[in-house]
Amino acid sequence: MAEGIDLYLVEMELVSAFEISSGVTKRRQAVIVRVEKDGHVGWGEAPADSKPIYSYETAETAFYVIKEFLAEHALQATGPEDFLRRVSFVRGHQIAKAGVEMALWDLEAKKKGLPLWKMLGGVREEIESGVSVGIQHTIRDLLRVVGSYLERGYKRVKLKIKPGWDVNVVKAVREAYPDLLLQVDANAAYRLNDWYHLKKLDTYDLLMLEQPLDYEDLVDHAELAKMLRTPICLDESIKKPEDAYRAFRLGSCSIINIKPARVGGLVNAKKIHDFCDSVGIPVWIGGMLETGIGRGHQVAAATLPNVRFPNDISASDRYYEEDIVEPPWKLTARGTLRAPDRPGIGVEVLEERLERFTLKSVHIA
Ligand code: OSB
Ligand code: MG
Repeated sequence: MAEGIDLYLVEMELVSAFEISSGVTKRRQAVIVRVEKDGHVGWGEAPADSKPIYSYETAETAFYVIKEFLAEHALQATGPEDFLRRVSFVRGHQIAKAGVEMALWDLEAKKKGLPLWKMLGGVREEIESGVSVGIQHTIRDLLRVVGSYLERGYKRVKLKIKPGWDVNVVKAVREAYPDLLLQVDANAAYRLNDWYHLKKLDTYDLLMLEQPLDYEDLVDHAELAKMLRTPICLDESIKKPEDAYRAFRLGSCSIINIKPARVGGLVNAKKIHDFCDSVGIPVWIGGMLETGIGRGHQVAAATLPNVRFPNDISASDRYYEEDIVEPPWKLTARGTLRAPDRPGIGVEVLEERLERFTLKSVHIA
């Protein structure tokens, strides 16, 4: 392969269907970004799904936006920050931007011969790994699934909730596991006038309630936060550093889930992290079913000092039978993932496997 950018729109079968309040995913799409420059190769991932059920972005829109508007700037940019400045004329499309931006970080770290997490300013060699558990058919099924993750060594569980699958479900899991670190994520399934029902969650000692209200809302979350004892964590509503500032000013949440891909990449993830640190808002790193490439970038972000809760960064085999990196991400006996002591994201991309999962690709010189 040659200097330039290669985009791969991939589709990978999940080991089991993943259901959230707004829809189900069984075959996961993403855009993998390969940047080759000055004799080095960097990898990034735009983990947008095939359907716009979490974000308006999809793998197809990310592929298009990168190809038409972002790629040329990646080749000219001196680094990730310069890239973001050059593409600030593109409104939104944070997941697409992140795919390219993270490839530039990996490239930069490899040029310097440094692990990405060290270059970012990380402070820990191991990160706490949690597991996000989708909506199941029955509570019995859910208890079995949760049990199997605990056996594998996960130390924190996040349950997806929606109206009709919430307080009853949390009650059952809490009764089965009185000491479990437990939290819930509604993916914007409720409205402020559901507050009385949501308040019933207060009795179950949850670490947090993630994104209960509309995916762009900050105002009603501030109201809800005053009514509940359970801390509110925002995910979808925080798409750039300015949103974190607004959420702080309004009191919309007391915790933020930072997904590097949702906020346009690691520069913005770090900005949000640093801002939150300065105002006393703890953060953690979330995910969007990333392949081993995006997972590497998540792990690097999770080594930052103000990451104070376990992360949605599971081992590769939680989602994929065969990951596209070597070694795959593996859970330690302590329920953690190790930040690799190798340059860049610290894992090799298996290019043959990547080609096998590729639906379409393009080279931009
Ligand atoms: O809301 O955090 C979310 C997956 C896809 C889209 C949105 C979310 C999620 C998860 C899984 O909860 C996180 C992960 O393990 O990657
Ligand atoms: Mg979420």
